[in-house]
Amino acid sequence: MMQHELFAEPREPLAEGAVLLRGFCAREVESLLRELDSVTAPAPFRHMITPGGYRMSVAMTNCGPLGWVSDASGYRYSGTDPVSGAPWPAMPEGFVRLAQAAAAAAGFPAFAPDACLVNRYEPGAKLSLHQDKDEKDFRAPIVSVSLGLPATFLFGGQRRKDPVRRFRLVTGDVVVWGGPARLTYHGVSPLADGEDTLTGRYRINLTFRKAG
Ligand code: MD6
Ligand code: FE
Repeated sequence: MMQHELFAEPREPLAEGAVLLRGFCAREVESLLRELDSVTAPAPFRHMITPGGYRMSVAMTNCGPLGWVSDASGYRYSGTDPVSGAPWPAMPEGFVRLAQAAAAAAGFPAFAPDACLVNRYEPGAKLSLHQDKDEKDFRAPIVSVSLGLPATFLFGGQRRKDPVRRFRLVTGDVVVWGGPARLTYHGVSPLADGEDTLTGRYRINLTFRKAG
């Protein structure tokens, strides 16, 4: 069998401005998860409520100066955790280093994220097709890191009705998108059950943004 049938290319372009870096942080997964504990101790995962009144199946928390929050009044970025009233925990050093290295590898040097949204999926949890458009400046890319159980990432187009492609994301994969792909519709299919040696029955996703 030819090599290309056994091993996926580590750098897979998804669209202009969007690239999947397979295994980019595969050797750091354990240390990233350890650093994540310093975030979830003061700011535990919680299920936010959508503006329409639904409880999100994905549990979320944040670190860094700004955090993404949703409640009955809408989606927005906030400097404080609405549960504790305190500022979000600092972004761990390993998170910042990884986000900058991945952005640079994708052609976006000098990425300075001020927000890291942490998503936790359990089997059955999903994220419906959406655009990330709550950030002030769409010139900065988004860096998305997958840890734990594998997921099917949905990648559409610039309009909700555009056709959607599916990509399998496994632990250690990083997706970077910006430029002309920055407002692409995307989502995550319901998580399949499984067992990861480090996260158990969860998938964790870190998304780094320049929000403010
Ligand atoms: C996830 N990711 O992978 C959800 N958004 O769990 C996102 O919603 C996302 O991966 C913007 C850019 C990259 C992403
Ligand atoms: Fe998103």
